[in-house]
Amino acid sequence: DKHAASAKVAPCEPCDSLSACFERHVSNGLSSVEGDYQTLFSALALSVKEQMLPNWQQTRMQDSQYKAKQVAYLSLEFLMGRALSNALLNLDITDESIKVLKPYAVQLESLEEQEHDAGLGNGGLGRLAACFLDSCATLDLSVTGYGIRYEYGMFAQKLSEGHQVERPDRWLRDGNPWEVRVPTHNVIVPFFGRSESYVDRDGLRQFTWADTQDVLAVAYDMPIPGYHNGRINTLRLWKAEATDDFDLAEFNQGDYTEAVARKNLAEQITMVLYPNDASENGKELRLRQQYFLSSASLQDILNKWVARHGADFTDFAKLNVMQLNDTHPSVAIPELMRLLMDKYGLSWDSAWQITSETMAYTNHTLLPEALERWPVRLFAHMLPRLLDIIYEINARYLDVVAHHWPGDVTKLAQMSIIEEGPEPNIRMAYLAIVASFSVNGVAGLHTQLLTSGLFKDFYQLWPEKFNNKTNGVTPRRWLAQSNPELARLLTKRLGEGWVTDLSHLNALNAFTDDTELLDVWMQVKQHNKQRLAGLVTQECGVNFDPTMMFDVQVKRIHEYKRQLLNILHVIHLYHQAERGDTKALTPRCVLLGGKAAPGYAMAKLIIKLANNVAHMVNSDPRVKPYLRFAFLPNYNVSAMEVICPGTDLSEQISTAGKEASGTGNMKFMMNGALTIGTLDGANIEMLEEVGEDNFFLFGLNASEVEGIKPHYDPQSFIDQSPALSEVLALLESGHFNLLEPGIFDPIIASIRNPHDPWMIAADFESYRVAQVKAANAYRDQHHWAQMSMRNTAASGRFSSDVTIGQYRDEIWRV
Ligand code: DL6
Repeated sequence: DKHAASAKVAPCEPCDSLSACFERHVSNGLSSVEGDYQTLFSALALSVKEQMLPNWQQTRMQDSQYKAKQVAYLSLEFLMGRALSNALLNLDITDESIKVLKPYAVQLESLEEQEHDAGLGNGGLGRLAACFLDSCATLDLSVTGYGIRYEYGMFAQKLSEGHQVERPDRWLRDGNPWEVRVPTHNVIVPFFGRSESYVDRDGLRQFTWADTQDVLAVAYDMPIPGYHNGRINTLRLWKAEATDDFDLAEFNQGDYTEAVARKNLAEQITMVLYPNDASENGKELRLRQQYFLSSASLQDILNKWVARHGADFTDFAKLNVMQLNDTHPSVAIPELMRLLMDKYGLSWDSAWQITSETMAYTNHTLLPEALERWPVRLFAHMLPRLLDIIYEINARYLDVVAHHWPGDVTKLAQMSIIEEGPEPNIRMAYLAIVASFSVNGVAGLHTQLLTSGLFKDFYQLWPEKFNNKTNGVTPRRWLAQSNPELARLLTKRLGEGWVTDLSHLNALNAFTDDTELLDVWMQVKQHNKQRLAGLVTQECGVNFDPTMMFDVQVKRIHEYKRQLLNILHVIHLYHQAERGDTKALTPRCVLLGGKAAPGYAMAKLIIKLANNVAHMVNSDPRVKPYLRFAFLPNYNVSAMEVICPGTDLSEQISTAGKEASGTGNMKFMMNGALTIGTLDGANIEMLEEVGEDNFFLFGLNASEVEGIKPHYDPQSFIDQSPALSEVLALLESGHFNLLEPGIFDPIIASIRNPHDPWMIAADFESYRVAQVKAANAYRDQHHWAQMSMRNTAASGRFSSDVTIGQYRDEIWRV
């Protein structure tokens, strides 16, 4: 098995040059390498990893001395994408690699394309974790990412007759050359069994967790190189395996088949990523994943501490911090309490002090359906000892609440970690707030809505805990690597400092009247559009013309993100072109892409609608000169690397108050796209930076959305918009589904529904007007180039280096 072979690479074999390593790995590979790009890719990746080994070891040694605080970033998702080009960039060995490949007559890009995306995440939350790791290493911070090594990452999306079909993503099938299996760090994670108490020799009540079913957590490390600074941080991913003891006991009872079946059960834990991005998963296996990650990571952190300091935890909180990426790993809170008390014998008070000074929680959503709650019953069965601890945390915390709001029993029920009812639940967000010293939202508006809405009571109780950290994206991957031509141009004009200090891009503002530069700027965009057009032809069979405006919306498919609004606008343009009303039309190519959660019927129907509309648009010769429309299947990190440099107009059109931040919006802006968007998430801050003249703003704001809600009347908006009336009439006529009558009825009904939370009808007209402005603006290419440049210039604030700098100074205090 190739994978096992790759994992067993001897560390730090003496090998002085990339070229020598490469030769060795090539000769270790298949007998004939000619044309075997996969073997050549593995050989190069293994060689690059070997180049990192000495510094990787050095970084670990240095960090293990605990001279600075250590940060653990706990996340169920790390959406890493490919690693090769990023590693070459950060290690500054791209040119050397090209040289090494010369004798093999193979292009570096061809090998880069061999790499499977590490799709260990759903979308924004997972990709943010990946950007953060890059920034932490680049800022020379001792940060370890802890996650799960899913065998199957985010599903591959195929289309069949316009419907989404999910296919398993076996990303490890050709091995993962980057990982190193480190069995020396194995730990055991207990499940099920019973919580028992007893009185010890000193008369103190103690607890044990008895008759557990244990699972082995095996560490696989991936290197995270900083940019040109020699630091190599670690992403430690856990794989679940059956323990030997466990097998032995079963074997001794002579029950061979049962033992093997149990082994599979253990290994199921890390088998597959749950593909829901905005609704809770609620499945028992998901809780098992969460606890498995949390327990393994904490044991690892505590083992490291004990190896250095012995079982003296006095300074632990001064030298450790754990950032919880949403509530998914929040079971780490009772687990840290358990380990400190049951394993290391600390008192409740000491354990609580350490836990509550170590944990920090980031919230990523306001959508109620995404807020995690676990049935008490499930905890009692799977994690009985942790349930004891959660009850005790809750009892002590409710005393604080009672003290703050004397006599207010409603408040107690509202704020309790345990939600009472026929099926009592544990509210994980409340647990996370109670036990964390920091709670942050991910954009200004989001944090404001958290403190004034969802977490209002907690904000009143502990205002000092709450803070905002607006998201960011790494300029290494999202500019230097994915847009090399623009990167070269920027370096030529501004020097190379922008790569690690993106505020340097501000200096572009001095050149917005430099015609020569503006021309080159647009040439670069043109080349990137050609590259994107190539991708669209290859994946969708639709011909995108790079002289037309490229209008793009790529992200998970969700009603709140309003891909439907975009499709309705496409129908409107189609209708204009089809009836010859083309005078005011600016030719444009519209691209839509994204995955729907497999159980989310409405999102899947929106994909189907997009594909049916695309079919009509692209097959009508009258429409072709003005409009092309494609749905790109299997949108992922690698696709975005081609998409964002080639985009003119970026669609960030969520219902105000629903998108916590967005990060795709920032990638497009950095690459010189203009945004058409609502006052939502980080759009607001982007608008602040670039100014209204360089942004196509539309729609209700968050408080208007809330204000209209009680008496929302979609029909009145439809009546006021002839364009929307026509679009709906066309949809209702069955024009896009002649052979599939009625299939889009649920979509039509949702637009007409007075309880439509996404307010499609309310925002359509103002969206259309903003689209007209964008289309007219695009006709003046000189002015468009200026606006594009201003967007790149203003994007400096959205580097994840800035965000991580704030986490470092204001939360982690490293
Ligand atoms: O913070 C990263 C990212 C934001 O940019 C998006 O706006 C937000 O929707 C996303 N949240 C999730 C929800 N997951 N949970 N819970 O992915 O986070």
